[in-house]
This record gives sequence, structure tokens and C-alpha cells, in this order.
Amino acid sequence: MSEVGGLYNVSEEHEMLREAIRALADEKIAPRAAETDESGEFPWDVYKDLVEAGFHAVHVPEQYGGEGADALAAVIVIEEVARACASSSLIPAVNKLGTVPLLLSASEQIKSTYLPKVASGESLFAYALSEPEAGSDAAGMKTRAVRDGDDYVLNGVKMWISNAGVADFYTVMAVTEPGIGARGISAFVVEKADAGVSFGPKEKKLGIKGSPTRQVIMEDVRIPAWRMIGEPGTGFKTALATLDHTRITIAAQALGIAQGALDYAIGYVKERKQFGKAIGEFQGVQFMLADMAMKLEAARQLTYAAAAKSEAAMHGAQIKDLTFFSSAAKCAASDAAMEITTDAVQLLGGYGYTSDFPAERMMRDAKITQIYEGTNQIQRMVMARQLLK
Ligand code: COS
Repeated sequence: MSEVGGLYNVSEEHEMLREAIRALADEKIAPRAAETDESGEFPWDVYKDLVEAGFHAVHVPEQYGGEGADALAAVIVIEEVARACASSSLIPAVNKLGTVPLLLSASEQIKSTYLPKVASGESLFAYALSEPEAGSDAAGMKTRAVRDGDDYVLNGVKMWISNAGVADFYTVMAVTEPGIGARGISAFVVEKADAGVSFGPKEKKLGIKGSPTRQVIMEDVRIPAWRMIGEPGTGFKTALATLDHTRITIAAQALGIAQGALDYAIGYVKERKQFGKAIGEFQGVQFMLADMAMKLEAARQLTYAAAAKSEAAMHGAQIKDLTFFSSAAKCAASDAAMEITTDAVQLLGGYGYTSDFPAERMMRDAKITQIYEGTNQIQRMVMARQLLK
């Protein structure tokens, strides 16, 4: 499946970036992770630290005041934040998810209105595709946008929206022409401040508790027509094209969570003594560690290759296998993360099962990466479609 654009290079700059974000994550984010998980509060202090260091939305192009970092750099940032705290890694990840539709399809007016606010850290940006009855079948959405003079009026309920309530802006997909399916869907920028926008209660989740997941409810929300992203009827394509880029950031998140669990487990088995020696000296434990590291590295290589394709596509190259690579990276990395974090809990034994140690949090956080931005069953369907095309 590999085509031109599949080559990647982890440059010296990327390595320096990793060192910088890891230092910040170790010093400021990791010590807050357990508390964020327990309180379920959005970590505004971590957000502030990320903004000050310029790591909250590295993908925003320089012309809009951003860092202009490439897709691999965004992956590295998300990976390193997730290694410390998965909840916090949703800050750069959701900012990217919310704004890639703008980068791919929006007018200059939309881009210059919203992207500088994300780049400066003034506002977070989120993405609203799913609905209570339209999850995997995203095109089955019911949210309506009706043209009225120079405006559109939106009505509907979006569900499972990451960072809902804390984000000021939302890319919202809505039906503008009913009865024709995916081609009748358009994308819009909706603001939290728009009259008629409200949020459901926070979902009570297994993990990523520091990132609020809420419904976005729109009741007669009137917005100017210029806030449509792209042409009428192109919203579903924009939504899926976005996921081609951002499923790679979910892979990054999974890699980071898994790396955090592996690192912790390695430290633990060197210290923990049973039968008169460190348990890391037992071959059964060593084989587990080797498998964990092998799965992680395989997923990482696939993710970085996918990131290179994403970057090339963002610059206008026709990368036919981006969709395959993006789904494959997300699926491989999240399945690996679930296995690796579960094994980390196992290696810590009874201690691993308690919240006094981070492994169980990592295992709970890993689970979502197999579900959101398309379940891994959907990823396999997407991959198979590419193979059979
Ligand atoms: N990029 C751009 N356009 C794409 C695309 C992609 N990766 N994949 C499909 N499209 C286009 C198709 O070409 C088609 O357009 P035309 O009719 O003009 O040819 C349109 O989008 C609809 O495609 P398709 O018929 O394949 O859509 P389906 O309804 O069968 O759905 C799946 C496709 C299931 C893959 C899609 O709904 C999906 O990814 N679902 C999961 C959604 C998801 O990830 N939700 C998580 C919430 S986001 S955090």
C-alpha cells in the first residue's frame, strides 16, 4: 500500500521538541495527572502551561500566529503529553480536530477570524459530528441548518463532544439538504456564545476524566452564512477528510499512554523483589516486557509514517493511501495501548489494580482510543474498503 509520501524523518528538531515537551510533561503535567483523573476537572493550569510553552496547538500555521509545526511534530507533542496525562493530551488533540476542517476547507475570513485565537491560547476549538443516534453512521445525523436570508438557523443535539463547554468554538456538521444523505451535509463554525447554544451534563466516563465530554445542544441558533465551512453539501467530506489527519493524533495519544505504562512497569519490575530477586529477572516477566515494547514500536513506526503522509497531503500532494494509513495507525496503536496498559497492570499485581499507582488510570484512559474518532471496527471497515476499491 505504501506510496510516495510514506517516508518520514525524525529530525534533530523533532528530537529537541520531544525533549522540551517531555521536560514540561514530567515537571508540570505528570504530577497533576492523578488529581485530574480523580477530580474530573479540566486542567486549566496545564492548559496555561501548554500555552506558555507553545504546545497547545502546534499545528496552526505561522500565518495565523501559530507554530506551523508539521504533523509529526504534533504527534510527538501529543505523545509526550499523553505519556504523562491522557486527559491533558486532549488539549492539543482536540484543538487540531476542531481546526483541521478550517485548514482543509474554510474561507480566509473564517481562518483569519478563528485560528489566531486558538494559536494565542485565547480559545479552544472542538469538533461536533456525532449525535445520540448517529455514531458510526455519522451521515445519519439529524441536526438541521436552514438558510434564512443572510443567516443559517441550526437545531439539533451533538453528542460525545470532547472539550465541550470549555471550548469557545465548534466545527458543527448539519443537514442543509435533507433526503440526499452525506451530500446534504454542510459544516459550520458555531460559537459557545451564540444565542441558543447550551451543553448537556458532563458524561460520567471510565477514563480521560479531565476532558469534559458533553452534548452540544443547539436551539434556533442563528449564525451568519459566512460561517459555513466550504460549499454547501461538502460538510461530510470535510468531516471525513479531517479524520484522515486526526486519527493519527489519536494514535499518538495511544502511543503516549502505552509508553507511560511501559516505562512505569519497567521501573517497577526492577525494584519489586519476590523469591529473593527482582521480578524483572524472571523470563516470564521479561517476555511480557519485550512483547509490550515490540507492539509499541511497531505502532509508533506506522503512526509516524501516517503522519508523513498527512503532512504531504496538507501541502496538496495526492496521497491515495492516507485514509488507509490513518485508520491503520489509529487501530494498531490503540489496540497496542490497550494490551500494553493491561499488561502493565498485570506486572504491578495487586498494586497495579489500585489508584495509588498510575497503571490502572492508563488502562482506563487507553480504552477510549479504541472507541473515539471511529471505533476500531469502523477503522477495519475503512481499511478493507481501501483494499477492495
Ligand atoms: N475523505 C473525504 N471524503 C470521503 C472520505 C475521506 N476519507 N471517505 C468517504 N468520503 C466521501 C465519499 O467519497 C462519499 O462522497 P460521494 O458520495 O460524493 O462519493 C461520502 O464521503 C460518503 O462516503 P461513504 O458513502 O463511504 O459514507 P458512509 O456513510 O458509508 O460512511 C464511514 C463512511 C462509516 C467510514 C464514516 O461514516 C465514518 O468514518 N464513521 C465513523 C465516524 C466517526 O469516526 N465518528 C467519531 C466521531 S468524530 S470524534
